[in-house]
Amino acid sequence: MLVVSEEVREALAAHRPVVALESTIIAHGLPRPRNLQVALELEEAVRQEGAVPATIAVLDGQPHVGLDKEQLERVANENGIRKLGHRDLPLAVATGASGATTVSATALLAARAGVRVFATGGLGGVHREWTVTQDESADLGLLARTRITVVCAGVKSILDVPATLQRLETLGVAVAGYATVRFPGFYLSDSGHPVDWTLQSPAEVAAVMRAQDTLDGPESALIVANPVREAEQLDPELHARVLADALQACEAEGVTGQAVTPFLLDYLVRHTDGASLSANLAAVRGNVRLAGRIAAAWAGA
Ligand code: PSU
Ligand code: MN
Repeated sequence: MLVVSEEVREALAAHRPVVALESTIIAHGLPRPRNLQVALELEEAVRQEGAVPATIAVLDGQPHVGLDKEQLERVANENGIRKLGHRDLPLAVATGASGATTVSATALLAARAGVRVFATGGLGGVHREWTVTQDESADLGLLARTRITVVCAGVKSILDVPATLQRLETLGVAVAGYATVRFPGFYLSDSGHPVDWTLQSPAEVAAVMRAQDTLDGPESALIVANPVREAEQLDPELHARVLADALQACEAEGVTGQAVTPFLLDYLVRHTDGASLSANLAAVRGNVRLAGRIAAAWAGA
């Protein structure tokens, strides 16, 4: 059922490095036409680190691991492309739907294909107002039961970051800062919260991955939280101000469920003159490059 591209299949068989990339950020997290350029650029960044990119999406009911250019174009430009969390996968498969995969669906499909390293922007998590809406991304629960290493710039800053960190602790998901003692804040280099562990090199990350396998505990993920460079972050004051407006607009317009995250990200892009987009892209680029190096360390291990 899983269509693994020839290039990805060959790389995996030869134990060469492969990096999984999600597609929701392309279809629903970035504006057109920039999104397609970014999709291609991220794949190229993985290649520059000597790894093979495996962008993941569902097309006409078939889950794909590794997309060609035409398929990437469909994800970026097709109207009506859905947003698929892991719970949506069987529905999309059975009904022949096409959709972009979130972190949860991407992690699941990557793990099934044997891809161990995955890069994204920011994870989903516990939303502010959780006590009213109970909105917690399915990313967290899935990462608690999937053996994959996710390189991200922390969790999206539109979320309740401390609550999300607490949920990750409760769920037993390992979290380490990469070359930082601070948990990154997606658009911001520092979320304002510390991390308990710091890893300093791709080799050290690969060693943790090996230890996860040797210890043979629950099949949970490793989150490598890699901050955007301070020079490339969104101005923290602008971030705080526009985010407050965005959360208000979200409530006023009655946006709920799957639509909340894309709404907030889009609001930030439009009301920061694109500065949030630049910070988002800088974060994702950094994560993709680091994931390439971690995949190389893992493959060589
Ligand atoms: N990171 C980004 N942009 C995004 C996302 C992550 O830089 O659009 C996506 C991921 O696919 C993540 C999803 O899994 O947002 C979370 O959506 P929700 O909060 O509805 O679970
Ligand atoms: Mn949600």
